[in-house]
Amino acid sequence: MKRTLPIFSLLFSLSILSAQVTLNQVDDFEDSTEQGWFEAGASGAPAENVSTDGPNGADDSYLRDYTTQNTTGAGSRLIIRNTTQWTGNFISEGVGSIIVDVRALNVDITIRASITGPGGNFSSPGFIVTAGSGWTQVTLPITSSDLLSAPAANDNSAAGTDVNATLAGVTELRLLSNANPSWIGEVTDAEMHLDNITASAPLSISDFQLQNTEFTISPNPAKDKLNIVLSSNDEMKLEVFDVLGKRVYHASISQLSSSIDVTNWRSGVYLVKVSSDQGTQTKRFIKQ
Ligand SMILES: [Ca+2]
Ligand SMILES: [Ca+2]
Repeated sequence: MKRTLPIFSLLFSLSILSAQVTLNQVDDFEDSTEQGWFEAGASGAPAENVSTDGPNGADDSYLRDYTTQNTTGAGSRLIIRNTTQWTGNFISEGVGSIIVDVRALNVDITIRASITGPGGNFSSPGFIVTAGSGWTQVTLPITSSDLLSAPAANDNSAAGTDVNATLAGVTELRLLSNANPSWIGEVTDAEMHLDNITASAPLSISDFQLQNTEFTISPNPAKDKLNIVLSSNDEMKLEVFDVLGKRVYHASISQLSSSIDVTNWRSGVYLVKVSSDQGTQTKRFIKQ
C-alpha cells in the first residue's frame, strides 16, 4: 500500500497542475491542506491550514496567513497566491466574482483579488475588513468592468493594459491586502483568515443591494462632526461603539448623507456600524 502512495501523489499533483477555474468551485480547507494556496518559499510566515474556529465554529478548517512583522523582506506583505485551480479562462467559465469569508485578527485589512495574465496585472476593488469584527463574507467583483489596472511588479509581471486578455488567460490569482490596486500585498503586521473561497457569477442587481451597507465616514479623525455617507437610501441602523463594546450612539438613517455631533465624545477609537436586513459593515473612527 505504501509503495503506491508516491505514484498516487504524483498523479494528484499532475491533476492539480492542469486544473482550471470552474464556476462555483469552493476552497473550504476541510481536507487539512492549503489547497494550492502558497507564498514564496522563504517567507518565514507561510499560509497554513488551521483545523478549527472557521466561520462555522469548531472543526471548521480555514486558511491562515500572517506576516513576519519585519518591515522589509520576505514575509512582510500580506498575500497568498494560487497558480493551480484559480487559473484559466474566467470569462468562458462565467466567473465574475470571488466570494470569501474573511477575518482580520489584529490590524484592519483591505482585501482584494488580483490576477495576472497576458494583459497584465489587475485588482478587484478593495473591501475593508475591520480587525476584531469576526468572520465577514466579502464579495470581490472581477468582471472586466470591475477590475482596476495594477502596477508592474518585480516578478516581471506587467501593469494591466488589457483586462479581457488577462481574464481569458489568468496564470495566477492572489488574495492580498492593499489600500491600492496592487500585485503585491502591503507591508503590514497583520493576520488574515480565509475560508470558502468561491468562484461565483458576476454580481446581480440583488447582490449589489447586499453591498448597500457600504458607507464612508469623514473626516477621520474628527474633532466635532463626523459625516456619514451611505451608498443607498434604504433605511439603515447606525450604531457607534466604544473600544469596550459599549454602544454610545444609535439612530435610524435613510438619507444618503448625515452627520453626528461628536464634540463631547471622549478622544479615542470607536467602531461605526451600519446595518440593514441585508448586511452589516463596520468602520473604525478616531475622535480627536
Ligand atoms: Ca472551512
Ligand atoms: Ca504570510
